[in-house]
Amino acid sequence: MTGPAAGDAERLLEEARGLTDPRLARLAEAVAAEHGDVLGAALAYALRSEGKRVRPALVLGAYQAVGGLNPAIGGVGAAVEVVHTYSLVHDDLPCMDDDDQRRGRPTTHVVYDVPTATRAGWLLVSVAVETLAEAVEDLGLTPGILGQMAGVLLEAGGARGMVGGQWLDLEAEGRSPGLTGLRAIHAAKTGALIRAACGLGALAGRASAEQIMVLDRFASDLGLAFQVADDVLDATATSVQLGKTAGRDAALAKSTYVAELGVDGARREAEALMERAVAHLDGSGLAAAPLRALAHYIVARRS
Ligand code: GRG
Repeated sequence: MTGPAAGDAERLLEEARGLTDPRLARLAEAVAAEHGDVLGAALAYALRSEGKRVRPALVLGAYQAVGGLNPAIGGVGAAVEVVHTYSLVHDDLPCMDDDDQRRGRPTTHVVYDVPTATRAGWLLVSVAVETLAEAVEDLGLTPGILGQMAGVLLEAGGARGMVGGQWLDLEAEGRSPGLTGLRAIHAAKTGALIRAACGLGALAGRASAEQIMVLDRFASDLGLAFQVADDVLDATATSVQLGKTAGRDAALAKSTYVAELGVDGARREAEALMERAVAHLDGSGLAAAPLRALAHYIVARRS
């Protein structure tokens, strides 16, 4: 990625990592102590993995876009990252996408075992909710706002979000649901948590209904762009670049944008979705330059 936007995106990601990673490290220690033995170790292993932290950066970007200034927003980013971490642990299980590498390391079920990784994944859902509740208290927000935020986070993980999308994704293996079906899978499997990240940042910053709507439109298109870019990377990058097994989509006969449109067509679609996402921010009055830069990064990234 070239141009001034690259620096803005990297600054937002750096700031998000700075606010989120120490919290994730503390959570890893706490869960290891609470659950002990193998389960505690598996939970800590999952939490200690190093991702790009795009979702915490979206939380932070949306929060700052509506004028939020409190570093305790890092706790909201951590809550979203914990949900994302749980989804990766389960996604890699043999009954799902069956992968042995993630974020440059063996997957949780390979290091421990399938029952332990399955339990650890489910337990991370409650860790995420506890983390969110603490962050909301630190931010001085009301229980009413906590209720709204918990609803947004849990809905993104449920039947209309990750679980529903993953289910459709598994069912579509070896078939072609067409672009409309694929869009629905991607929007739920990946897009829902990206929308939740922006929505949580906005709610934490006490955004107006209008601001929430603009950020949700941005996030909806960006969430799809993110998964289309992921499809392209799976087909074009190496396992070392990705930190997981490249070419897995083709091996599993997954339904992807690359399968539907080819690599070049999928690249163009990711760009178009990203451009549509950032266009929602035009004239909104939001302080959204870092979010725009992050959107460009999301389709230009190499891992
Ligand atoms: C019970 C059916 C059922 C499902 C459980 C596992 C699951 C819920 C949902 C899968 C959601 C999932 C893993 C979607 C893929 C999202 C995606 C593109 C992940 C990669 O995100 P990056 O690139 O990864 O941000 P890092 O490692 O950088 O955080």
